[in-house]
Amino acid sequence: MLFHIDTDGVCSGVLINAFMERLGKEMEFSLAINPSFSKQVLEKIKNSPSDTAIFVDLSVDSSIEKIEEIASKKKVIIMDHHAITNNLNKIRNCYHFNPLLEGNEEYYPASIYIFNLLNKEFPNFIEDLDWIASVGLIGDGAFNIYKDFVKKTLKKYKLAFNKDPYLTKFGEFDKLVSSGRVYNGAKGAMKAFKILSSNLTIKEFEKNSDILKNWMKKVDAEIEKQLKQFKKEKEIFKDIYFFQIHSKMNIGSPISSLLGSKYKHKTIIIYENRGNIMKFHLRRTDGKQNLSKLAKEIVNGFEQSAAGGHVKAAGGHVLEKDWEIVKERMKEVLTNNS
Ligand SMILES: [Mn+2]
Repeated sequence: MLFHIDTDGVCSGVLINAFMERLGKEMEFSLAINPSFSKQVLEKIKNSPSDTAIFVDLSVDSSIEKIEEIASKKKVIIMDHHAITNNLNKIRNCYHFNPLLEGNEEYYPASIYIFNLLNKEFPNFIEDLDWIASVGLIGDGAFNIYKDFVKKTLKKYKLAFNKDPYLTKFGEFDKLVSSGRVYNGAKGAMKAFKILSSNLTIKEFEKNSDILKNWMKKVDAEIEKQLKQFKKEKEIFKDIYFFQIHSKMNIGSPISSLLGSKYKHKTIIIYENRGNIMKFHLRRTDGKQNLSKLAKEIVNGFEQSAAGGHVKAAGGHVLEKDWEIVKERMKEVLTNNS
């Protein structure tokens, strides 16, 4: 099974893993990846003895050739909720689940989508994992849409509700889970996945997540430092805030989300250097820009580029040498669209 490295992806992966385990099926391997996964990962999947590859919270439909290659060898199941590039159900051996393919346009994080899907088909089978679905959907910024579900779940476990999700236990868990990725990339996300997978109750998870708690403290300190830098160094262009992060941690995603919810009527563009790659994160909370569309449009035609996401939050990467051109394109497209 392959799952996305963010909280929603980790929680979705944990749900699928627990579901399979309860069915008595063991996973050959599980791996936290990004949707534009590498050649090595492709080979690993193709050469694995398992007869099925499951992708969760990963918009792999933009890598159609890779999926075709895998589907020529084994069954492929994709459970995702990102904007669709290709309907992969047209590939033989491939089963593509996405609320958007069912005509459901409501923002629907993978963890709550998967939880509802499995819970409907197999009542009582994974109902005790409702708290993990709550953590995942908060991680994907969908608390306001699924507030009733979170409220009900908090109540079930006798935990306090708050209209700020980050003042609830589940918001705290989102921070813990995402610390893995922020502090240590895909490896850290794997650690979070393993800890959560072997501690499927709230009590156990709290008791056995010291590593994540430790990482979270370091991440918090780094976020604070970067927010101060942002205040001093951000580049302002019309209603766009640009900011380059220089950090060893993968802090771009949480920083951009924090700034996005702070400056709801600005387009936030955070970028960071990773080797010869420039990663970028886009946020616009008031929905006045379609960022998923923008991200795909601006990287189009650039070698080794990728982009994807949602209307209000998207991201991607290009080669560092192409960044300045891409950045200018962003200004142009955003200005034309407003
Ligand atoms: Mn997601």
